[in-house]
Amino acid sequence: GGMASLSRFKGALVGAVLGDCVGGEFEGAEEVPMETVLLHLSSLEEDTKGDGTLEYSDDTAMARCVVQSLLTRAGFDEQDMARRFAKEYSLAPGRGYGSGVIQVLKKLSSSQLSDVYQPARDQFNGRGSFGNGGAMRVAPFALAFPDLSDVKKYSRSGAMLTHSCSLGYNGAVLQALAVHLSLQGALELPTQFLEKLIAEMEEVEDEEAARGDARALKEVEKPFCERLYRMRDLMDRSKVSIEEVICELGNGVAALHSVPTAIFCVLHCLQPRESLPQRYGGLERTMAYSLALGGDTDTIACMAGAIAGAHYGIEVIPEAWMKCCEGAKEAEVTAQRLHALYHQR
Ligand code: 8NA
Ligand code: MG
Ligand code: MG
Repeated sequence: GGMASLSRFKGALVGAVLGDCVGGEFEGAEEVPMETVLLHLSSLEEDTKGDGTLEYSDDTAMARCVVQSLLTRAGFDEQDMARRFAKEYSLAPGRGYGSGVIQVLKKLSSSQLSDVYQPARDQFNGRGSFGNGGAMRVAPFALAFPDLSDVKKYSRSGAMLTHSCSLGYNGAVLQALAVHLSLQGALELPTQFLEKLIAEMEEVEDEEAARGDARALKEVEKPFCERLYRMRDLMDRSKVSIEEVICELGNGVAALHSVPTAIFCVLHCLQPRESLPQRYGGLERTMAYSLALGGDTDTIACMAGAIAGAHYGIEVIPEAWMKCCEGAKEAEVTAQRLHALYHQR
């Protein structure tokens, strides 16, 4: 489809749900042989897999709240979004939330709360969370705001409802930027796509808060930029092993160790790869590759799925995958409403 077409919107939202549902199988596994990943993916084609048998986790549960809030309020409303997160958690606490964020979600349900950002600030002795929970649910922001500066501003605020450390919310900004650019067709030119991300993140990470957090955590200056530079080097190499990717970019629950990884998965799988079946299209390659990295597989596949889905569009998504994954059909429907909101701005 063309730039910001309905197909790309559906692809982004559905791609995220598929990554979460399909990736849940291996979450936390240290190593996942590609053979095992391919068996899991081909099992989705079996008739025994009923409708929605693969359940979504916190990633999709929170993204649904973001979507509903953006649509209902026709924009970003922090009070409304916080209420939806709290309500969703109280109704379904068993979706696999991070161990720290649960405290924030409980505090957000309190009616006496005057500042919805305060519970997040109290996390981890006042340092705030650097987990990938802000990034895993951020794609809808890129689908609601056509303007790049709005995407940056609101994705950051939306993440800060649970993640007040810049290494958490800036991961969400980076993921939102990747979805935004992919929606515009920017992955047709992967080198320029990465250069644009670097240029934006150089500015984002130049802020004093970001510099301070990086120092306090003994990270390099502008840690997300550093990962993007490493990614550029990895892309220039003719062969890259899974081990090298894990070592250079990570596969953990920190945003810094998973958002750049998800972006790399998409870039790496734009072309056919020896380790992946010939019959696979780009989206299937991206999914399989994300799972094979192990670690936080549901979240890495969810983020990679959103970026890849925005690039390839809904048409390439296998019908069997749609059928197996809880929430996939719903995402296809709500994507239409986000598309309308985006184009009315
Ligand atoms: P979070 O805010 O609880 O952060 C996740 C984890 O990161 C925390 O539990 C801590 O271990 C660690 N952490 C974050 N900030 C700090 C800090 N400042 N100091 C020390 N440790 C810190 O929750 P979240 O929403 O960011 O988490 C999202 C992830 O958790 C997603 O992957 C989601 O799917 C879920 N999850 C992941 C796994 C897994 O094994 N990968 C398992 C269950 C749930
Ligand atoms: Mg999850
Ligand atoms: Mg996860």
